[in-house]
Amino acid sequence: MNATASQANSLPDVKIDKNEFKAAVIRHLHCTLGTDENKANSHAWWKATCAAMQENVLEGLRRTQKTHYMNDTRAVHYFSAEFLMGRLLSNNLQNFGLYEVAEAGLKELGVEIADVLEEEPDMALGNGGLGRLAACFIDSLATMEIPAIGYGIHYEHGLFRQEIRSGAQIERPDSWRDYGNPWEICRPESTQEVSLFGYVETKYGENGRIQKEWHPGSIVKGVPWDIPVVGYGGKTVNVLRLWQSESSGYFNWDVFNAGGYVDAQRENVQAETISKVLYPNDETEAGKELRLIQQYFFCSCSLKDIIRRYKRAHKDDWSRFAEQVVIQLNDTHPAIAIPELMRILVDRAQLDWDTAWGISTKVFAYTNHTLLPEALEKWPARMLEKILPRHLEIIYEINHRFMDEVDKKWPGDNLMKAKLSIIEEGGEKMVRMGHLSVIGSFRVNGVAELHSRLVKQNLFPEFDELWPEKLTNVTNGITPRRWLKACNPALSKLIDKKIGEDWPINLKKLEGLAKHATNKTFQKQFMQVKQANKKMLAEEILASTGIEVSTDAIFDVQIKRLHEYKRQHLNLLHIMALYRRILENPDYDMHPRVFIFGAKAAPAYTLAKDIIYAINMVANKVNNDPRVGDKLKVVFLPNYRVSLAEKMIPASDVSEQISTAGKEASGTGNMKLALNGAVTIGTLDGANVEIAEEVGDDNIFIFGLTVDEVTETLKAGYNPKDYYYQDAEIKAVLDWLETDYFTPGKPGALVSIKQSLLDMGDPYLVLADFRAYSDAQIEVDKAYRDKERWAEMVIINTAMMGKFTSDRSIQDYVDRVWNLDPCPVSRPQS
Ligand code: HBZ
Repeated sequence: MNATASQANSLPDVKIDKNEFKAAVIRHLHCTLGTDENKANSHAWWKATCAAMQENVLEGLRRTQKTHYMNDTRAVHYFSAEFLMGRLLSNNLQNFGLYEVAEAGLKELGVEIADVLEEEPDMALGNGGLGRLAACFIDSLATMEIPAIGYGIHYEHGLFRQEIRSGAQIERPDSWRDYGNPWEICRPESTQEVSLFGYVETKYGENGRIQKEWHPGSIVKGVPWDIPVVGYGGKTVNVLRLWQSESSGYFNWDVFNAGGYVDAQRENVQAETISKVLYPNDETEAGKELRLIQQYFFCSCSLKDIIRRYKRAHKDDWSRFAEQVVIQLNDTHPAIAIPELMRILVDRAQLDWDTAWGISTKVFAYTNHTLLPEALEKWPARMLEKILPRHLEIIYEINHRFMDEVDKKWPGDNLMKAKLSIIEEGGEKMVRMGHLSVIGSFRVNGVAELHSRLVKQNLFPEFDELWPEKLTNVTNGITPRRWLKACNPALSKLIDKKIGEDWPINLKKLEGLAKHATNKTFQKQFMQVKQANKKMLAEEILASTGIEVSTDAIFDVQIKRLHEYKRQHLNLLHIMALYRRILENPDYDMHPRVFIFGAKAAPAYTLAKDIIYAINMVANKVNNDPRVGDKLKVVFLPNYRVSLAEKMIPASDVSEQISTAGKEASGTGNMKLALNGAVTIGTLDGANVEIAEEVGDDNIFIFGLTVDEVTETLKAGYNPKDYYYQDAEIKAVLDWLETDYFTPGKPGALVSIKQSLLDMGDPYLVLADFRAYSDAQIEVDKAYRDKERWAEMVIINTAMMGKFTSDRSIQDYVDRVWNLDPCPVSRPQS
């Protein structure tokens, strides 16, 4: 049961030498791309290199699938509307242990591997943390040789590309597949059909049993695209299966026959719309019909795919289904899978309700990623009735039976029933997907200790009372293969030399660095790597923004989606305060600092976009003010994405994790930055709490209100104006936003931020935490100036991040939720 990555794997063993690799690349240049060494541009070299790699990948995939099939293994199915994969070439090379071989081989062909890697578009099929977590998890699953499959949507357009024009965000479509994707394989033979709309007929079967028949109004096809997921060591290659929607010829036929060629085309367009675009929202629910259809579309395809595979071995014997299949729901986005499985078991397989429910509730487990009320999914019952009429009936039935259970526990307590019901009454009837997920799952987890405690105490306390074993915690993690070994090669090599090379699969080994944290030579080596990484980022900053920054300055980084609760505006107000201090006192004593931001705002989130605009306008002024010089620079790097994160994280000195306590479920950027030797300034929120436990209070800058203090402050009637009138600096900075100082000729262009803080009640307590934040930043400044103390902190941060490998998260899921074994795939003897 205990599958540690280190047990399941040894280090990658190279089975291809440089010459074989070169030959494969050339062969693909000639035979796959129809070009040659002399004509090929970087893009062609990239494609040929991918194609050469794909030979190994597909061989590994074939062997893995055969092994899993022969062993008829229990497998986990990770259902997620988002997978934020980023680039794959460098990852696949690393995981096969072929990176150096490729680098040397390409060099001999006159090509720099860095240029080749830059050609790859990011696979940005996700918004942020939730989608990237899914990508880290499937990396760990493959590395730990656990039979697993990721299921999601093959979006034609991933998250929008962000451009900054005159300081403001503009969204451009992301076309990651325009020139083909060398990794994916289309599997038309595994196409599924999905029904939508229509009505339900009630019939009486021969045995007098009521039978329900759904007569759909529309049928679409789901065509699977498989992306191989290579584990570290190159042994297990699992699959990410993404569904693309197409019109079903069958449905168009009638329209077509009636002479409706144009109507038939419209049908096509409608069907293809389903997997067209990723919704660019995080932490808000738009409640759009198309989104519900997307969710149902991929869940239905995936369940049918699982059942097809199960039946190959077990025919119609459903008794072993829950032994073979576990499905992890990544938030409530795939929760509609619960009534869909019930529909298949009851209406199609003709199982009685109790048997079906017994199976279903042993199959599903649900991960909650947020407590924010605006992110909790609810669908109008009316909308469900229109799109999925049979599913709504099933949800009512689930609820009806659940209400009986509630009545047994709390007899006659109607308030309790209203609270726990899947159906929210009052205004328009709404279906609460969170409740459905808790009721339909055998386990529910939060994503960090603090978050899971709040899920129990505040979000689902009554469910916790009813089923005390159901709610649990699995703290998030990140894959050290991508987030240290691949993105920070210089640091990786230094670590290899110090503690050996197996830390990528046994991250706790990094603790071995701690005893060298005060060693002057090691400190010097470590900080030289950081300096070199900063130099590379400085070049990137210059190239993409024209801003020149000094690598002697502190690189202070806040990278994450833009949201009020993440408080980029707290960071901005502090920058403005520093600017003011410098203007008032040219000798203001501070170490030079570059504040660097990366953030996308949901296109309809006006205030978030206003904050991006404000950051850019303040940056413009500060960076061009000769009175400031090098002391203070502000950089907003456009189009934050996985591949940009890979460049920023190794170059960061300070990691900004400053959400309002209780709002950030976990965070994972906090882990990536600390792993790469950035020191955190943060609140006691999400996984920051656990990071602080690991590195110790001396190696992190914690500030601000705690969760309990936030609650008390709000209960006591928080008035942000108290802080405005009592703290002259806060007042000056907020008033500054109202002038046209940063937006010449456009007074008031930044006023919405001030309004949100003063007139709208400052819901995320920015002003309440401002002074504590500013004081903590003074401590950061002091610590950085003591070079030895800083180097020690940095090394301790890297050394103590072992807990946050996603391998540990996956092991926790195996132990607390999934209960399954790894299945080693052996390599052929060469
Ligand atoms: O999930 C994030 C949490 O905010 C973060 O704290 C946590 O570390 C991470 C992984 O557990 N949540 C999201 O990223 N959420 C979304 O991206 C999202 C996307 C679509 C939605 C709602 C939320 O409709």
